[in-house]
Amino acid sequence: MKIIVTGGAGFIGSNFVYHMLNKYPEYEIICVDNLTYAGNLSTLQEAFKNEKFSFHKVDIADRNAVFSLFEEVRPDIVVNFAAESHVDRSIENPSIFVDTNISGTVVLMDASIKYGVKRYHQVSTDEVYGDLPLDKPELLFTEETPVKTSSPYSSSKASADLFVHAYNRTYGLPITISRCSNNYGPNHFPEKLIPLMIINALNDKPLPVYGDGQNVRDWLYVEDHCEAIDLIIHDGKIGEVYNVGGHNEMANIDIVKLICKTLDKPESLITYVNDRKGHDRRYAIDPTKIHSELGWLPKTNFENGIQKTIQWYLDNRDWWEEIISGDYQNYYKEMYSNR
Ligand code: NAD
Ligand code: TDX
Repeated sequence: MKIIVTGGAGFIGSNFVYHMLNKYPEYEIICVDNLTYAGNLSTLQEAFKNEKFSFHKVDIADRNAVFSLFEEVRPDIVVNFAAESHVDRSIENPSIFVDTNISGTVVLMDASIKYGVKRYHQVSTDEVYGDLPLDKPELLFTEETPVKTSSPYSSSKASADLFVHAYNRTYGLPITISRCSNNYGPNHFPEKLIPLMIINALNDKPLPVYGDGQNVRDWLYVEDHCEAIDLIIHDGKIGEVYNVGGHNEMANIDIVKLICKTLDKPESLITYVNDRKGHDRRYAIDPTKIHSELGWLPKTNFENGIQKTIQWYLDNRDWWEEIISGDYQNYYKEMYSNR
């Protein structure tokens, strides 16, 4: 089995690469990533020791490069993680989200058709459903919830999903889509809430909480997401969407306070800053379908997962110190000074 994993040098993709290499030693894992600011080869250094792993620096929106790669590799399965993934960056510069998240998906599917790929899996997000109110906790996103996006990021992901459905219906491409809630765990780029707060707290820097801090996200440990995708590509029904989430809703402020407590840092570091434009209030996934059809259940609860994650950042200072010493400084200044 040959599996192309795009975006494998990023957060979830790299965790998926390791998950697959460990679980299926006979599979070939071909990582495709053009190493944007979010891609990091050092994350894959253990994978490079495995002869079943290979890496190709390719932009998924580069049609010629993608077709040459498919000609060479002849993959059985494509799992597309590659994306611009940060909502705040999409608000500043939407057009790259169109190029990678929409055009890149279309190029990958065109190549998948030409080279007879047996399964094209699109890694999507719960953000395509928009948001839910805080005062109706009984409401959850199901696969039937209408797509109604808020940010340029979520709009680009939703557009890609529509193309994926169209490629199934029009050309018969065998597709599946997963829509997962917020992930956390090792290798998470420090622009995102949990790693940003851990790293700032370790450096005794202010912890910038947007708005009133009451926005709710449904957090899932990254390995549980990887297992869900593994199940879907092997046993999921062609043409179907699967929501993935662990019934673990938390307000941002509670997460930040928990990080302070675990690292023994004062809550006085918490600084409320101007809200994100169009900020989604609450996400919450109903994972009944993937549970009943494929038997998936999350294995790591939040208490354990967050402790493992914090420990990972304590044990891997070199990894994140390298990242935050580069371009990240400019990004941070632009995003957070005068906020
Ligand atoms: P990430 O930003 O950490 O990693 C993205 C990776 O894609 C990077 O390695 C980057 O170099 C690569 N990439 C970007 N543009 C590319 C291009 N044009 N060609 C090739 N490679 C390119 O993102 P992540 O958090 O790991 O998210 C992975 C996928 O999962 C995304 O599709 C995202 O929408 C989806 N998702 C993420 C979450 C989450 O909580 N992080 C939740 C649900 C869904
Ligand atoms: O500095 C911050 N302060 C803050 O209060 C940051 C970076 C975030 N936040 C808030 C905004 C959100 O309510 O924390 C929450 C989580 O923010 P992010 O980590 O940026 O994630 P989110 O916007 O929820 O999107 C994530 O989950 C769905 C991923 O980045 C997406 O790729 C995925 O699709």
